[in-house]
Amino acid sequence: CRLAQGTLPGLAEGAAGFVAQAHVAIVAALPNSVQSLHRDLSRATSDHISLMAEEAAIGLAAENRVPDVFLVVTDAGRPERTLRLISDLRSRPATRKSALCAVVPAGSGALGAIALDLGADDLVELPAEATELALRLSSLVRRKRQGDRMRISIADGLRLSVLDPLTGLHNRRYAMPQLHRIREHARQSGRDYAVMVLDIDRFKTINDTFGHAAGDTVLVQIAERLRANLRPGDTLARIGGEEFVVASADTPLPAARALAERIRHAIEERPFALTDGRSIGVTLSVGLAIGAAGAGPSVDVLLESADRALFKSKSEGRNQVTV
Ligand code: GH3
Ligand code: MG
Ligand code: MG
Ligand code: MG
Repeated sequence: CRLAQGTLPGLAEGAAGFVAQAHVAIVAALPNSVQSLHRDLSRATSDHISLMAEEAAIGLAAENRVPDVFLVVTDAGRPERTLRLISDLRSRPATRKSALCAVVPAGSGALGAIALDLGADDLVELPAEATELALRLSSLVRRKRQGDRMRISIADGLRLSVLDPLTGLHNRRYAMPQLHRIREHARQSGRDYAVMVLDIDRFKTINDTFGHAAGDTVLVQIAERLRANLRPGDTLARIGGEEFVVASADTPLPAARALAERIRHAIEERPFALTDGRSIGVTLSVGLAIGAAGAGPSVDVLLESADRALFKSKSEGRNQVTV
């Protein structure tokens, strides 16, 4: 196939200034047969145009640099092969976010419509003007990038909705389903799990004495020490102003008690530095409950039980662990 000549400078530049060069892959059963398309298109745009065999396109993994746009050229001898390719590229995790443009010979009947139905974003009939094709590609690239930005902002929104802005720890909204998963794991694995509720001792006095900002500084540092004393797989969340929950799968009572003591000690052992150079000693109290393997109590019942244990730690002098 052959394209008319022409150049459209600046296609890759958006209103906001520099935009990274897009990668457009021309995919064909026989890459040699589309070399002139490749050449003409390379002249017509500032995008990077490559030639790719069908097998190479299908073999792309998420780790590879996946093209922004696939220009799938119909295999005239076996058009159904092109349709299969479009459908595969559209459904595979590595390539499903790329834009897809089907290139079909003029007068190929329903082929183009089927290509669109299988997930192609656009359709070009050959012979085509290189400038027109270049314009269509730049519009596909723009839409593809809008999609990428939207996916990122949705992912950011989801991430932020489960994070506590002060400490960066997870919040209750994240912790609750996590606790249910840990309970389900215990039911299947037959191994106990631990749930603990931690509450800072006399935190109101810290605020009253040093100010609310100092209280916040202490909360941030406590969060760091808690994180440093847990395994990556443990759940740690700030579930109230100065209250945290920790949940550990595969943790029977002796290990859970040791973990709770380690945490309690990590807070007690070193004072917390305030921004004005002063420092304060802080302690916390822990209520521990063990979720038995098998059916065991519900997550809510377990949390109530940890809360009762916490109350006992408080009433018996604070800075201690109660089961
Ligand atoms: P106890 O040992 O019985 O737990 O005493 P406490 O003073 O820690 O408990 P209380 O529940 O009476 O007070 C908790 C205080 O925590 C009151 C509240 O102002 C403070 N607080 C809650 N959230 C925050 C926060 O985000 N930042 C700061 N600086 N203080 C907070
Ligand atoms: Mg409290
Ligand atoms: Mg309290
Ligand atoms: Mg408290």
